[in-house]
Amino acid sequence: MTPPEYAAKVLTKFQPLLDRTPPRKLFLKDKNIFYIGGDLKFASKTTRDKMDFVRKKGGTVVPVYDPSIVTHIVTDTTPIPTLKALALKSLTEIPDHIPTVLWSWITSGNRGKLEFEWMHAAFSSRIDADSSKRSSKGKEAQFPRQVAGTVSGGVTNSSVIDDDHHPQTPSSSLHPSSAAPPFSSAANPPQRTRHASQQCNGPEGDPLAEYYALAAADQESAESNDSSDGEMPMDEVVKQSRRGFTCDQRNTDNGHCLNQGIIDKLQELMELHKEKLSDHDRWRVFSYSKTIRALRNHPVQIKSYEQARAIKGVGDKTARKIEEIIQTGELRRIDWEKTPDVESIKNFKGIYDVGPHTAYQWYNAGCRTLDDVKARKGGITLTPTQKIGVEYYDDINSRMPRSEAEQIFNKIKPIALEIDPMLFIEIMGSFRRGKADCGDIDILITRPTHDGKTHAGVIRSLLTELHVRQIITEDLATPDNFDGLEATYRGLCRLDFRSRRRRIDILAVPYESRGAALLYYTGDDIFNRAIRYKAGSMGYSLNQRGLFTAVARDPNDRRKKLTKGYVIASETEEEIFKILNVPWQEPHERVRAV
Ligand code: DCP
Ligand code: MG
Repeated sequence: MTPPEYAAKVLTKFQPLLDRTPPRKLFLKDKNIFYIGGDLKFASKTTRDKMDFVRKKGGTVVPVYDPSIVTHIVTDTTPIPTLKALALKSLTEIPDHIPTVLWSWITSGNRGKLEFEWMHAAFSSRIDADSSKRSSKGKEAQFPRQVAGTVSGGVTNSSVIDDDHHPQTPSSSLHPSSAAPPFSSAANPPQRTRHASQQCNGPEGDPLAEYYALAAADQESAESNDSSDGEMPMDEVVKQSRRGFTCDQRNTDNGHCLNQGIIDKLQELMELHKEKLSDHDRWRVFSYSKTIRALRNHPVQIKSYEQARAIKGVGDKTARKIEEIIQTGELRRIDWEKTPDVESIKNFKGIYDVGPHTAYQWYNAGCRTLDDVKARKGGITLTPTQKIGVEYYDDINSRMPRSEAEQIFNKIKPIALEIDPMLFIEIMGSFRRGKADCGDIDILITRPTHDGKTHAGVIRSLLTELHVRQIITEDLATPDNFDGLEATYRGLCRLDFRSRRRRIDILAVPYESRGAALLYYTGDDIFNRAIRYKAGSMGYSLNQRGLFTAVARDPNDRRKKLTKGYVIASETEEEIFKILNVPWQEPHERVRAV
C-alpha cells in the first residue's frame, strides 16, 4: 500500500476512539497534515503508525498535497524526496503559511501544547513559514472527502511526480623561497576597513552570511575545520546556484545603509543570544542574522511595523521589535536578555581552549570573573592550555598591527631558510588579505620535491630554534607527527621581551597541495564557505588538501563521506578557481565577512 492510500484509509479509522477522547488531548484538531516518511512508494509500519498517531490526536492525514487544505507538512526526509512527494520543484513553491516541520513537532504536543513550528523546522530556508499566516478562508477550509475517494481509487491528477530538480593575472603560484609575499608593505596595505555596522551589500550580496552566523554560534563546539568541506542542504544549494555564489562576485561596498539603526540594535540582541546555549537561542541567532541580512539589502528606510512585516522572512515578533526601535530608538528585549551569566560566559569563552560548555560549567561552579577562574573558585580545574589562556588573556584577545606580524614573520623566515633554503614559507590569513591588523600569524610551510627531498621534520627543527631564540614562548598544540609532511602547530610568540605575546599557527602541507592550502588559509572564512558550497553544487568537494571529484556521500547524512574521491586540482589557487568557474580574485578581494 502506498502512503497516500494508507492516509486515505486512516481518515475512516479510530472514530469511536476519537469520540471518547477528551478534547484537550486532541491537540492536532484542525490540523491537516501531509506526512512524508522515507519511502514514497510503500507505507512502512513506521509511516502507518505515525499516520495513526496523527489521527488519534484529532488531526487529519491528507493523502494528496493540496496547499489550500494542508496546514502542515511533516517530513522525515531530505528536500529532494520531500519535493517529490509534494510534486514540486523547489521548496520556495510551498506557500509561507504552510510550515515544513519534523516529526518532533507532532510529539511536542504530548507535553500538553504543540511547540512553535520554527523550533522544529525541517529546512533552515523555511524556518519562518508560519501557520498563523494562513488566511481565514484557508483556515476554515475543510478537508474534502472526495479527495480521499479518488486516492483510494488509485487515480489522482495532483499526485503526478516530477523528476528531481537539480541545480543544473594572478601571481599566487608558489615558488621556493624567492616568492615575495603578496603584500609586503606594512605601511600601505591594500586593505579594506569596514565594520560590521557599516557594511551594506546590494541585493546580490553575500547570500551565505546567514549560515555563517549560525555556524559562528556553533563554532566553539565544532571540531576542527578539517571535516568541513561545505556540504549544504540541497535546497540551499539549489537556491544559491540560482542567486550566484558570493565567491563569484568581487567584493563591493555599496555605501550607506538606510536601516543601520535597526540593524545595530538587532545585532546587539543577536550577540546576547550567541552567548547562550539553548536551541532556542541558536535559532534566534539564525533568525536575527537572516533579518539583518534582509535589512542590509533593503532599498528603502523602514518606518513602520507594516513595512518591516512586508520584508520576506520578517515575522510578527521581529517586526514588533523593529517598530519599537523605530519609535523609541531602543529595544527593551536587549536589557531583558542581559542576564547575569552573559558577561561571565563571554569572558570565559575568551580564554584559549574554553568553549561554551566549559564556560557554563565554571559559571555553574560559582565563577563570575577571570579572577574567580584564576582562584579556581568552586574547585574548577584547568587544562595546561587553558592555564596559558588565562595567563595571557589580554594578549591573546588583542589584535596586533600588521607591521608587528610582518616583523615577527621576518624574524622567522630566515631561521626557516637556514634550516632548508629550498623551503617555501609564506604568511597567510588576514595578513595575506591585506588587513591592517591581525588576530594571529598564520604561516604555511612546504617544499618542492624535485631534488628528492621534502620538508618532513623541518617543523621540529624550526620550533626548537624559535624556542631557543625566545620568539616562540608557549606551545598550545604540537603536531601528532613531527616527521610527516602535514603538521599543524599552534603557540604563542613575541617580537621581543617588551612585546605582547601573539598567537601563531604554523602549518606544513605536502607540496602538491600547496594551492588548496593557500586558498583555505587565506580565507576569509565566508569566502571559503562560499567556494566550498559552489564546489559541492558542482559535484566536487573542496578542502585544504585539494579539489576532489567522485566523493561518495552517505545519502542519510551528506556530511559523511563514504569514499575519498580523486584530487583534480590542488597545486595552485588558479587551477581551483578555474575549474570552479570562479573569477580570479587577489587575496585582498576575497574579503566577505562583516
Ligand atoms: N578558516 C576557515 N574557517 C574557519 C577558520 C579558518 O576557512 N573556521 C580559514 C580562513 C581564515 C584562515 O583559515 O582566513 C586563517 O584563520 P584565522 O582564524 O587565523 O583567521 P584570519 O587570519 O582570517 O583572521 P585573524 O586576523 O583574526 O587571524
Ligand atoms: Mg589569522
